[in-house]
Amino acid sequence: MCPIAPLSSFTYRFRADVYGTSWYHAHYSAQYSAGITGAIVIYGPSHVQYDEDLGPIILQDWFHKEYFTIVEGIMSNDTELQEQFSDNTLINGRMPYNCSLVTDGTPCDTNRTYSKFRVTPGKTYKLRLINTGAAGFQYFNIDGHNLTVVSNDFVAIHPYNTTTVTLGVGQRSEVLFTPIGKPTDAVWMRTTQHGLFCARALQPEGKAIILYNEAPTDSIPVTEAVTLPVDDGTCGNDPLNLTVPYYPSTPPEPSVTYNITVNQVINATGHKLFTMNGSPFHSNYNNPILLLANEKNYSYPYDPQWNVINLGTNSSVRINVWNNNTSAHPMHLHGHDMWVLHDGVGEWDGTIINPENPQRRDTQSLPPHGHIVFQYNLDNPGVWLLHCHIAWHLSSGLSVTLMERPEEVNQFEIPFIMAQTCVEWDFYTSRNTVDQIDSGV
Ligand SMILES: [Cu+2]
Repeated sequence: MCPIAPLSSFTYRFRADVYGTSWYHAHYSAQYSAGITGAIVIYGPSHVQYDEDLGPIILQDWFHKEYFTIVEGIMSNDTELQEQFSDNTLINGRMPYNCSLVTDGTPCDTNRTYSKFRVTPGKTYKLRLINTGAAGFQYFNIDGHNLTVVSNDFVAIHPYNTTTVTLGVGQRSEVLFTPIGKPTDAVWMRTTQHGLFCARALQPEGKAIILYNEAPTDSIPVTEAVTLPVDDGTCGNDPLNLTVPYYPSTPPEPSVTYNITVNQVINATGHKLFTMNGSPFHSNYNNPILLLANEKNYSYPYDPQWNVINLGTNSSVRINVWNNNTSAHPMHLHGHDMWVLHDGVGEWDGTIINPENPQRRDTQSLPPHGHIVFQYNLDNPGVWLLHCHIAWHLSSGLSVTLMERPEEVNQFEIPFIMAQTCVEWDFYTSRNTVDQIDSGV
């Protein structure tokens, strides 16, 4: 579809054919980082027992600058502005700001409060963790408590215990936790933007309060933080041999394998761009590739920066992504869960972790100077992005377009309201100039 033009509206209708914890967000430039985002929970059967669902717990970095100003910095050729630091770290939209950090006289209210959760000892709670941030990896934990991870993205897994859950932007994990203290206790829930290559944060720790059933409402915890994992520089997700899907699925021999290299380049004008296989992605708001494919137009000689890889009618595609760059990238695939066959620093050694039943999810951390190898079956014809979910990296071009079974895409009966978004957008852009300074997505 085209962007929803100012002063017009669009109603999304979709069939919920998976269940679990997710989120929605705008995909227009880095707009979602300014707040056009929210949690989605699709209820379904549970493979684990718990007493209560505490609901979504949204973890995010937060920037005080307007998003477009940040994108202007990221897309500038000023090396200082190309590095943008978040100002705060939020849990469900809250975290008191350290007012001593204000240097320009902006009013700062020291009277802000934390998100709070009420629990009863001995009961088991489900927490639906979602990293909806712009850039920072989040390391989530609860002082003095273990967490049991039961799903990653939309995929139920065999439960395993940990003290800290790592979430790159776009990732979700459902975890169980059982309060083990006294009824009057209050403990900190924390999420930390942690790791040299995983975040740039001025206030890296976000906190929320867990009140036990008899704790006064105004209790402030005095509990000690769980020790965070040592920063090994990878911003990696938990080892793939720990994250085993509960409902097994074995990938077939792939019918094709693609190698994709992620690079960061500084072009002739000093602008920093990310490339995938040599080209930074750049979208055309007025010409959505899906609608063009629907019109049997699937070669784009004049728009090489749409970075289209036509996967044709392959049955199962394996993609080996090599990161020739010092940043980690939470890589997100639209339209599929991917089998994550292998990840790590250095090049792929050709082995597969749990080949009978590899981890599946839709977002996986790609380590600095490392790889992820994933595979999926082409069972969902369409046009799907594979992109880094760090908003600033995506602005700088870190995306490709994976076209799946185009001959079927042109048979789709796409609802009229999709093309209507383009009629409205074309009308809007015929009278207004859209300042597209980034990839557009
Ligand atoms: Cu990235």
